[in-house]
Amino acid sequence: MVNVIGLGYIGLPTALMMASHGVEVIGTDYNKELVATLNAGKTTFKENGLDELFQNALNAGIKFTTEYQVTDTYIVSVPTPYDKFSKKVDAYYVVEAVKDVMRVCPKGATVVVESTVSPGTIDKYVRPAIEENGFKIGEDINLVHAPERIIPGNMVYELLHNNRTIGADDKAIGEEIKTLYSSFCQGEIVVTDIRTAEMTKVVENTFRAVNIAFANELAKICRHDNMDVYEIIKICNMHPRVNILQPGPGVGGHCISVDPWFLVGDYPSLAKVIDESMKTNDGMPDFVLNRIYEIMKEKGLTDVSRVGLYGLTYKENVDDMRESPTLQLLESQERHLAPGLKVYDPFITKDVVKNQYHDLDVFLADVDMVVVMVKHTEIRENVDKLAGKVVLDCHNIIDLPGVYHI
Ligand code: SAJ
Repeated sequence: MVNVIGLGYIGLPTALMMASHGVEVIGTDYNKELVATLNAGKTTFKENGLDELFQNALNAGIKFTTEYQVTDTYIVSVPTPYDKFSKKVDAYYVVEAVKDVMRVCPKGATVVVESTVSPGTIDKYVRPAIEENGFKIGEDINLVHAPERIIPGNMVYELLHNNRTIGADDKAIGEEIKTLYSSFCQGEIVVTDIRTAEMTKVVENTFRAVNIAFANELAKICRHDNMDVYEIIKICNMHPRVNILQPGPGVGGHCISVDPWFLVGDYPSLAKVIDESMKTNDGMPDFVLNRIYEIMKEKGLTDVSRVGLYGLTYKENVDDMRESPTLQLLESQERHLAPGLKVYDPFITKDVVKNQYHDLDVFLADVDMVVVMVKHTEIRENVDKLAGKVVLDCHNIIDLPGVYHI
């Protein structure tokens, strides 16, 4: 039996996927409300294919509880926040979860850490948490790091098809855990050591962050001399060895906007390109804000409260607002003492910011200028409703005459 600890964005789909593929799974989370919701037959966030997977897992007998189980395999998938000032990972939740596992687990159990951690975290924090309980790693407890790689918006598909990395002290244990993940994973599973597994996860997200920063920097250069960055990227990408990503209003989410900072925090004198890239991405919401003021001036618009931001989530078709560029822009606007922008997102049904709308038509009726911050499918399907508005399209998806870009 597998006890999945932490039923959030990664733990829940992973638990459901295993249960749907014949593994006996119990999911544990300290959040009573979350566990009650799952036990009432409801999922806790929106994700393509999640509801169907949830149903399959329920039919297969998955259980949810706040209690840690006595079993031979634990998968720890709890958040790893980072400290904005030190740029270091905060391993508190992982360490606490592992300590809780130690209180109940039998000798010989395997603890798999799925949470993303900065390279070295397992040695520095997780091993001591196990050893201080009197367990000897490798003899009493087996330790594995199996970082997740699934992308919000396509998690279910990617859980099934992505290649995976398993880092283990002991190769035989690594192979055992590989067999467990092979119950559902159709991708290739590489077994390596723990330190390498930690590093690969952070490097993957850093690669994407640096490449997005390159696209964002190109957007700024092109804006400076009034060139079409999208046309330039399109043509460059026709070269067989060039593949530039897309500029945007900023980089959000809890992964790409966070993980690369671990490398900057740990190697400040070495991670120069990464540091600059992160600063470039973090500066994009301010760049968009300046663009808004610039366009308002050009169009003779003076009332900021007639400007609307479309999208609050960190990217399209998810309901996750962590590190969202729109929230960063709003914060920045408040700092500039010009509050008043209107906001709407079809995925955010609760009121989370000032001047928030819950209906696209009502929102559009109240604004003269629309800033497309997130490329939700909804706005792609309602482009005609933007006709007659001043539009700043931060993703190059709105095909209307006179649309502005970043
Ligand atoms: N973005 C751009 N331009 C692009 C692509 C993305 O500005 O060309 C922005 C998005 O709008 C968003 C942010 O970047 O704000 C991040 O979005 P994303 O879709 O690139 O990635 P995440 O954060 O949703 O998921 C990433 C994935 N990592 C990689 O692709 C290397 C995923 O596979 C990881 O599992 C996930 O991080 C994670 O949990 O670490």
